[in-house]
This record gives sequence, structure tokens and C-alpha cells, in this order.
Amino acid sequence: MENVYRGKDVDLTKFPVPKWHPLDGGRYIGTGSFDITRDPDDGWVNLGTYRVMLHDRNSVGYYISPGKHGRMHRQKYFERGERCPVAMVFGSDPLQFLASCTEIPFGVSEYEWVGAVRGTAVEVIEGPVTGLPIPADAEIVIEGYASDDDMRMEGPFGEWTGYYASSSRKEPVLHVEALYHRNDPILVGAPPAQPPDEVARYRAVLRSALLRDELDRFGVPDVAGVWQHEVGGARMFTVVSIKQRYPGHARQVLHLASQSRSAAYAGRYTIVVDEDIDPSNLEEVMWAVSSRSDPATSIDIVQRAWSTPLDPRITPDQKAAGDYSSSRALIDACRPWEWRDKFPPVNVPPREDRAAARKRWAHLLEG
Ligand SMILES: Cc1cc2nc3c(=O)[nH]c(=O)nc-3n(C[C@H](O)[C@H](O)[C@H](O)COP(=O)(O)O)c2cc1C
Ligand SMILES: [Mn+2]
Repeated sequence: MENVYRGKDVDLTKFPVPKWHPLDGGRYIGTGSFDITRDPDDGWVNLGTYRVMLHDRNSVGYYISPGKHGRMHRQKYFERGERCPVAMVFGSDPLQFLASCTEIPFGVSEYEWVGAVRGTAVEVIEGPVTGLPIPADAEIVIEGYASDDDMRMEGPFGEWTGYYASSSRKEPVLHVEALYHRNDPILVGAPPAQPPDEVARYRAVLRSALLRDELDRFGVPDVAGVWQHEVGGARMFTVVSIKQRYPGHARQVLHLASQSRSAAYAGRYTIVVDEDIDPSNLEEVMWAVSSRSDPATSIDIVQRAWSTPLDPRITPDQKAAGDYSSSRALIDACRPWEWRDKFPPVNVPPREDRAAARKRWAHLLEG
């Protein structure tokens, strides 16, 4: 609250807002940012990173994909004929940003998740306009309202898939009633780009951990490892390794992983491999797919799964009809359970032996 502007004094054009990609339809003030909303029924508070485009001095456009928490909140207000209150934070504690762009479950506030990770509660102030809780140490914050009868073109924007796939459409405008910032505030940017980019790299770590946790909570035994690959933007290419324990174990993992909270949105390929394969090593994974799967019997297809206008492979006709679903390929690249003992042996020495040899002859490998 070092600098406070209300009503006509709000001027967002004073910030050096970048145009991040050559074909972006505007300047995006919100990339390394998050939107704060409250569920009008249950009162819980969500933080979600959704891109924010600068329209003019005191209005911004923001895009939220169907199924995201901020969109469900907004929809609830609109269905009641009310405006949706929103606070947007441009520049925050990095852990708050990390939480706001991660698949934390519906009904759980990212604030609580941050507090749990840190071990201390997040200090907030009550937003003077909306009453929403605002991080006390934020750099730049705006408060305002969106309504469903006020939409303006938003996009195109360079997205995490490496394309401008959602093009431009009419999206709700946030009318900014208040602007607060520190002296010399830092406007944080985190523009997505063709993966594997920085955004995909940090998200792969957390998403893989979340999926691992979900599979454990689903009661799936003997998960050896999980990786949501950077090349797929930590969403479109998911690999799980298991120690097979019973017939159907591999398919169970494929279907659960592909529809889990942390991997369902905008997925594409889910692969299960045996525990001798490192799920984070693309070459090992694709060797297992190439050598242990049988295309005719090893691949299940799921139709009409949760996707997004950002999906570059949804046809123009489908998008025009409002159908943002896409299919999933679930690839079983494990040795088939029934004859796993008769599967030809692997012809390289065990991993431990290779590691021991590398250690012993390290002086020859250097330089
Ligand atoms: C830099 C960046 C930009 C993002 N932009 C958007 C966006 O414009 N719209 C969207 O729906 N999700 C976007 N996301 C993904 C969401 O932040 C992510 O799905 C998050 O889990 C959403 O919060 P929620 O689960 O509370 O809905 C972005 C993520 C990052 C890291
Ligand atoms: Mn959420």
C-alpha cells in the first residue's frame, strides 16, 4: 500500500508491459501472476495463474480455460447474475506463483498449500474493494469486477504448447477499481514458449511429484517412478514405471494416471514401463515402447477427454462448435504380464554394474 490509486486515477499503462511473442495480440501484464477469486457458495479462495492482457488504463482481459478453478468461480457469479470480484497479483513470493500454476485440488486454497509447504501462514490484507485476501508483500495488485455482458477480444498469445492455438476470442473484461504497488515495483514475467522451456522444466518437477502422490493415494502398489516430460510441457507426455504385481496392474496405472487431477488436463500420451526403465529418460522410455509394446494390443484410446482451446490438434470445426475435448493414447510398454519370465533378457549389464564400472574407470572417462 505504498502507492494507492482508486477510480479514475488507475493507470496501468504506466508500467513497462511487454509484448512477449511476435504474434501476440497485445501486451501481457499477467504471465508470472495470479488471480484471486472466492467461491460464492463455499467461500474458499483460489489462486490461479491465468494470462492477463492490457486493454487500456483501467481494464484488462483475462483468459481461463474451461475446468480451471477461477473459471468455475466466475461462472457461478455469472449464473447468479452477479459480477465476479477478482484481485490480480503481478509479482509475489515465488512459492505463491508456483502454487497458483500447479494442479492443487478443487476446494483447497493455494494459500493453505503455500502455508503448509512453508510452515507459516501467508500474511494477507483484506482488499479494500473486493474483500479478497491479498498477499501483504505483493509487488503490484489490482482489484476489480468482471461481468458476462462485457467481453472484448483477447489473444492471440504464445502458449505453453509452442503455438498460438487459442487464437483470439471474446473474453470477460476486468474493470479495475484499484491499483496498489510498492515503490519501484517488480513486474514479474513468466511467458510460456515452445517446450521444453523454463516453465515446463519447473512444472515437470512438481507435477511429477503430485502424480506420484495421487497414484499412491489411489492405492496403486509398487510405483517405481513418475515423470511428466518437459517436451510435452509437463502435460502431454507422462511416463510411470512400475514393478508389475498382478495382471491388469499396468492398464490400471495408465487409466488412473491419464485421468488424475495432475495429468488429466490437456494430456496426450501416457506410457507405463517396467521398473528397469528410468521414466525420466526419454531414450530409455522410447526404447521400451519400441521393443516391449505391440501396437495392435498395447495401446488403449480414450475419447473426448478434458482438453482446451489451447490444444493445437483440435480441428477448427470442433473448436467452432465449442468442443474442446481430445483423445488420449495409453501405451503399455511393460513386458506382458503372462509371459514376462519368457521375455528375452536385456543384453546390457545391470544398472548397478554399469555405475560401478563408470566409477572404477572414471579417470579414463574424464576429459
Ligand atoms: C506462465 C503461465 C501462464 C498460464 N496461463 C494460463 C492461462 O492463460 N489460462 C489458463 O487457464 N491457465 C493458464 N496457466 C495454467 C494454470 O495456471 C494452471 O492450470 C493452474 O493449475 C490453474 O489454477 P487452478 O488449478 O486453481 O485453476 C498458466 C500457467 C503458467 C505457468
Ligand atoms: Mn486451484
